[in-house]
Amino acid sequence: MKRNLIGGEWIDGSAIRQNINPSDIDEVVGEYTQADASQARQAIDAAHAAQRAWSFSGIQARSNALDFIGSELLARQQELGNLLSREEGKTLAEGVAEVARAGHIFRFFAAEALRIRGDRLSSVRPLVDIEVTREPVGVVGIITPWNFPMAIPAWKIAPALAYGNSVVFKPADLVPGSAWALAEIISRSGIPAGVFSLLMGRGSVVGKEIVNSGKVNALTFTGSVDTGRRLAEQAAGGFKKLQLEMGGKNALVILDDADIEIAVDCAIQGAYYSTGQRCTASSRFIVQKGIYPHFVSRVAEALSELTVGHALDPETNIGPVVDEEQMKVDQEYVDIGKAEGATLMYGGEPLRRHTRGHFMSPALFADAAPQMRIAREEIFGPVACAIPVNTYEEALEVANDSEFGLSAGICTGSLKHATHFKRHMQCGMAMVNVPTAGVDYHVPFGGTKGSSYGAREQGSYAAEFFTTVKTAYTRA
Ligand code: UN1
Repeated sequence: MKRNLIGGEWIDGSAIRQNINPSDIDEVVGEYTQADASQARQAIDAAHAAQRAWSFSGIQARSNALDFIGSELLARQQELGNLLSREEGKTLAEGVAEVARAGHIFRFFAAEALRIRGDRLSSVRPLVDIEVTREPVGVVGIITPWNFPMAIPAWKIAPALAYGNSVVFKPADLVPGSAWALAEIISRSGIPAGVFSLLMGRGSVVGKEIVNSGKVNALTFTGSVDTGRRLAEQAAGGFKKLQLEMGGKNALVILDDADIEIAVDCAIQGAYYSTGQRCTASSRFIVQKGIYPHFVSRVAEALSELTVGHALDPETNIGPVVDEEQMKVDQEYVDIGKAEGATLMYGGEPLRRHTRGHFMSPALFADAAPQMRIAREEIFGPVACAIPVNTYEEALEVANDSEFGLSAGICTGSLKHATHFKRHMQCGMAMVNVPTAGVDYHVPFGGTKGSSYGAREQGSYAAEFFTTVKTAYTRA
C-alpha cells in the first residue's frame, strides 16, 4: 500500500482506495492510502512552517531540485507512462508523452527559478529609487483532475516550488499512482521536509481542509465548473489567491478553403485522442457548407480506421473511457444527440474487448444545430458534433456563442480569415491549422469566460499566480 507524504514522512491514512485499470477493471493497479482531515491539517502546518526557509534557500537549490525531478521523469518516461496509461486509460504513447512533458515542465521551471525578474524605476520624488520584486505567495494548495495525472500536477507544482512556495498537493481520486510516483521523486530531490506534501484522499475531506485553511495562501485547481465554482465561493471568504481551470466546449471552424487533410487530422486529434477527455478537446466542428459533406464523410471514415482498445495494446489509438460514471455521461449524450435530431454518422456504441473495460466507439454527430445540448455542454468524452454554416462570419458567431472560451481552432488557407479569427475569437488559445488540444509546455495556458478564473498557467506567465509583487522605495 502506498502512503501519503506529510511533513517529510510517509504516513498511513484512515482508509484504503483501490486504483482500478479502466482498460481492464479486473486489474487493481495498486492500493493507496486516504488521508483524514487531521492529516491534511498536519500537512498544511508543515508547509506553513517550512515555507519561509525554503523561500530564502536560494535559487540554485530550488533549480537543482526541479532539474533532478525533471531529469528523473524523462529517464523513467516508459515505466511511468505505462503506469499512467494503466490507471487513466490513455494509450501508452500518450502516457509516455505525458510523462516526458511533465519532465520538460520541471526542467523549464528549473531554469525559470534562475531568472526571477523585477523592475527598477525612479521615483517621482528626487533621490528616491523604486524596486519591484517578486516574492512567493506562501503555501499553495494544488488540486488536480484525473485526465492528466502527471502533466497537470507538474505544471502547478513546478512553478510553485520554483518561486519559493510550499505545496500541499491533492491529486484526483482516480489516479493516485502517477501522483505517488511524482511525490516519491520529489521526496528525493533535496527539497526540505514539509515543503511538499502529498495528500491522497477525498475532496470532501482533504480538499475541504485545504480550501478552508487560513494557512493556505493560494489555491490552484483544474477540474469541473461545478467544483471550481464551489471552491471559489469557499476560498474567497479567506481571501485566497485563486486560479481555476475548468470546462471547455472548444470549436474547430473549417472553412471551404481548408486543406481537407489538415482539417480531418485536426478534427481526429483534437476531438478523439485521449478519448476526448481533455478540456481542450474540439467538440464542435463548425463547417462551411461547401466542404461540409466531404469533411463529415472523411471524419467518419477516419474514425472507422481507429482501433479502440486496451491502453497498453500497441495497436490502440483510442483507450477506454476513464470509469463507469463517465461512460454513463458519454452514453447519455449520445442519446441526447439522437433525441435532439442530430444525425449519428459514426460510433457512440459501447464496445466489448477481451478485457472488461469502459470501451466505446468514438461518436460523430452531423447536422447539429448551435442550440442543441450536444453543441453547448461539455461532454468530456469521445463525442463531437458537426454544425453546418454558410459563411465565415456565421462560423465565428456560432463559435463565440458559448459560456466557455478555452481553446478554439480554424482550418483555412486564408490569411485574412485566420487573422480575423485570432483577433475576434473569444478564447485563451487560438489555433490556426493545428488541433485545439495538445498544447506546448513553455507558453501560457488558459481561457476566457467560464473556462478559467485567475492568472494564466505555464510558461513565464506562471509567475503571475505563484508570486506576489513587492514595491520597495529607498531614499539614498
Ligand atoms: C492539452 O490539450 O495539451 O484538463 C492540455 C485539460 C487541460 C489540459 C489540456 N487542462 O484537459
